[in-house]
Amino acid sequence: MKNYFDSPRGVLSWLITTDHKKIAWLYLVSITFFFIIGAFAALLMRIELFTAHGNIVSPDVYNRLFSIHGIVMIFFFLVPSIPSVLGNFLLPLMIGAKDLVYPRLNLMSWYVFMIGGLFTLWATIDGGVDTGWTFYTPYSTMFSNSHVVLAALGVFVTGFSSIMTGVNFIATIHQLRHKDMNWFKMPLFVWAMYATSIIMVLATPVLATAVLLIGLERIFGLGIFDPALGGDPLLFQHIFWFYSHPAVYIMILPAMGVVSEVLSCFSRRRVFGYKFIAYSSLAIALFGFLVWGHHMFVSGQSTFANTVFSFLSFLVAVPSAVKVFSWTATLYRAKIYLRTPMIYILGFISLFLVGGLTGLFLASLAIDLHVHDTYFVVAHFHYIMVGGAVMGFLGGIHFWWPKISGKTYNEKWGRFSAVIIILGFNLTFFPQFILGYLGMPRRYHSYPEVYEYLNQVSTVGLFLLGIGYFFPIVYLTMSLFDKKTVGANYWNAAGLEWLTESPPPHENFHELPATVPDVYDYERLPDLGGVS
Ligand code: HEM
Ligand SMILES: [Cu+2]
Repeated sequence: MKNYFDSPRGVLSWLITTDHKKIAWLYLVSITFFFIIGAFAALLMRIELFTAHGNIVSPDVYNRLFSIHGIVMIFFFLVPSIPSVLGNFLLPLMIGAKDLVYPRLNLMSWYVFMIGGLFTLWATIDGGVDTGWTFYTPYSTMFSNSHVVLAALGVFVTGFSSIMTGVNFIATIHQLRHKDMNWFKMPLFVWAMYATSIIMVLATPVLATAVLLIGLERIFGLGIFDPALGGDPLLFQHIFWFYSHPAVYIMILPAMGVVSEVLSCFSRRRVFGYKFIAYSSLAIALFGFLVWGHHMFVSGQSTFANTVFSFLSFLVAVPSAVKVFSWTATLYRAKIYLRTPMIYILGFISLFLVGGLTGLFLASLAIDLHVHDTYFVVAHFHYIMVGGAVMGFLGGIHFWWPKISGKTYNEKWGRFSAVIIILGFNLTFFPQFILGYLGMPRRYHSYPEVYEYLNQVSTVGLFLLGIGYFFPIVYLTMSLFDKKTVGANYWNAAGLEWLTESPPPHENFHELPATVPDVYDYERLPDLGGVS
């Protein structure tokens, strides 16, 4: 039987494909490319920070490096990662559909993504941008002598790709679910995609507005943000964070969806509190819009506003905590299989816990006053975004790799890399909490010597982390050339996607069961398959 790789074949078949599975591959290759660029910028930054006195790059180049790093990692790697790769591949399979509702829109969103991405990349490398990924005014509108307008334009264009994907997912979930799959039979990963898509559709236009206004103000001197012309620079921060806080959930919610799937498979248990996990995704999507002001505690915002935003920030942590409690309850007294995907997922839970709890520190007014714009904040968001979202992505890729490629990887290498990544990650970012607490500000290319030791630990950690990331890229790519293929259900898992062969045929299923199985009913299934 022909699988999707073979029908049809050839380079052109990839560039004009409307098969969601091939489009997922286009995204996988593209975001890996962007990730490598972003990682390279990070390596250069950490090499610079190895010693207290800047001597590798000039301050100006350093500013451009962290801007490239932030812009590329956020907009061109992390935001699209799980939705565009795993979401694209799995969503139709998980709900028993042939494809997304709008397959051509799906392809178009990849082209828009690439156009925006390559354009921004060109702008950030050829001359560069020094505003950081946040494009704060008045610096970005009045003082920066860098390619602000071009980079902002690229981000603006890419936003449309995000919106198209969100619309496509929402419509697909509403219209193409298997007749027997009601909302509460949906896998939690699909719930997570649904909540994420709502944020993508509602929040992305706000970001587009923010960067568009930056461009207009720079070119035409509109005076929206310039007080001399009656504008308000803080207005930019309000608009920007109104997107960018919800956007952190575009990065983390999909990973939470992966966690629920992998966790129940590798503990052979029904996920505890299915409905709580499903609803908490929606709660996060909605509350996420109410907390943007916690990025502006020290901006001169009124004390009343600060207090309200602080309170709301604590509130938005509740649904995340609900999920962590449910996962913990799932693991309680379960037989746990520590295969590669599960190691990543347990990594996610522990690192996200550190990231989330330190988020509560930052949401507390008095503590934020002390650690605002220090390395404490850098550590916090990396625990969420790298420790959380990237771990979820890697866990998901390893879990569904047999389905996606029809091949399997070497389990020993898999486990080894996962452990290296977790160690390297903590070595890199944990010292940054201490650095921030001690007062080292972020975004500086040199610093007082007292901070040198911890910075060196962090730089060494990043090399370890880099090595850890390198392995999966290599062994997963190599596995594609293996002769040996795997069966339909490598892990004896319960989801619909495991009923069709690996890799799936062009339109996913030859036949579907009349009734959808309970996708978490692990009691009726044989033990975990795969390698032992
Ligand atoms: C548990 C819920 C969370 C809370 C209460 C929280 C709170 C905060 C606060 C108050 C700040 C501002 C700190 C400052 O500027 O001094 C902050 C910064 C940040 N957070 Fe979180 N956060 C949470 C979850 C997340 C998640 C899920 C992500 C990402 C996926 C994330 C990513 C970021 C980023 C990127 C920044 C830095 C923004 C900058 O460049 O200044 N946070 N967080
Ligand atoms: Cu926020």
